[in-house]
Amino acid sequence: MATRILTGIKPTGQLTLGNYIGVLKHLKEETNRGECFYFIADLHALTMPIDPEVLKQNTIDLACFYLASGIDPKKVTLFVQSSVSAHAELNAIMQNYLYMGELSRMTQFKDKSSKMKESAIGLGLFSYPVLMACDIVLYDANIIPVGEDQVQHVELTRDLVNRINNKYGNVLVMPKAEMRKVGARIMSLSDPTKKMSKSDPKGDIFLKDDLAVIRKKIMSAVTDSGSEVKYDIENKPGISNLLTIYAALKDISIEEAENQFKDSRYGDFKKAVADVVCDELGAFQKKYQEILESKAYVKVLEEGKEKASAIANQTLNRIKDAIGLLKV
Ligand code: AQP
Repeated sequence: MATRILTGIKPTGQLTLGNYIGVLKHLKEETNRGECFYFIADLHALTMPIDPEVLKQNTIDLACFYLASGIDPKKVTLFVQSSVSAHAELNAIMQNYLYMGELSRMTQFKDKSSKMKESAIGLGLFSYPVLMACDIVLYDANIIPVGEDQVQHVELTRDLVNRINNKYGNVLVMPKAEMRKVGARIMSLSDPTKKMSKSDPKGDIFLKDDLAVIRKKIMSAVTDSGSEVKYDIENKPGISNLLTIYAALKDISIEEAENQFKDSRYGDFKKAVADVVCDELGAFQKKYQEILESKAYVKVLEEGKEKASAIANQTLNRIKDAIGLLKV
């Protein structure tokens, strides 16, 4: 069976170094493995309150960031989720096949809703994994590269696929979550026990940050007692996070990174991390700016919408037929 890879990012805020290391950095090499579908998950962004102008601007930014990752737009399908109506339509169908109990066990829902008043929690936040499952199955995607926190949602999609296929025959393709060996969870620089997250900006490095600001953030990142540069999540979460960032950007293992700094002091180590982050993001920011100014993303998204819709509608029709929705 053909390899189909699907990746989505929510335009909920300014992208972080976590999004870069977890996803963006790998998009180009993925195109050598199979057919790639990359999308801007704007419907998912509505699950938390967001200003319309900010959402529009974030969507454009994200399109530019996708392209700045170096992907060849002819080799991938890059699209905006809400521009392909099959996502919303399949969501209306699939919400009948995932259940309250399993959705309420999702860690992301528990985390996000625990910080909100019950009267402010939208149904969409609760049913987020239903729409995510639809995003995946619509493209018969079998490989889903994700950060650690999204693995649970892909597992739920697998349960859904089993459920549908057992009931209606082999209608859906089974997806598999794929996690990076290094960098699946970049942590906040100010609290390295918390994920670096765009909706919780404390301790984030933003991809659009000025390089001097990035350097300053890294130099003042929370570190741990002691002086040895060593990977030890429990006792040295700050240093471990910086080692992960360094190793992920240099494409080396954590052990190799540890080895490089075994005789270094924290200050020298941080400077080396700042250098590698600024080198990488400096080049990335230049490409982003060019794409933003040339508006090259407009045509790519229009073509992406057509390509994605054609495939998604085929799958949708296959599912409708299997479950007994009459085509008229
Ligand atoms: N800190 C991170 N380390 C590694 N990977 C990360 N990802 C996000 N943060 C990190 C991965 O980026 C992809 C897109 O994420 P998303 O925007 O769809 O949602 P998210 O996982 O919820 O990311 P955020 O930044 O935390 O967004 P908000 O704050 O809006 O919820 C995913 O594959 C994710 O794992």
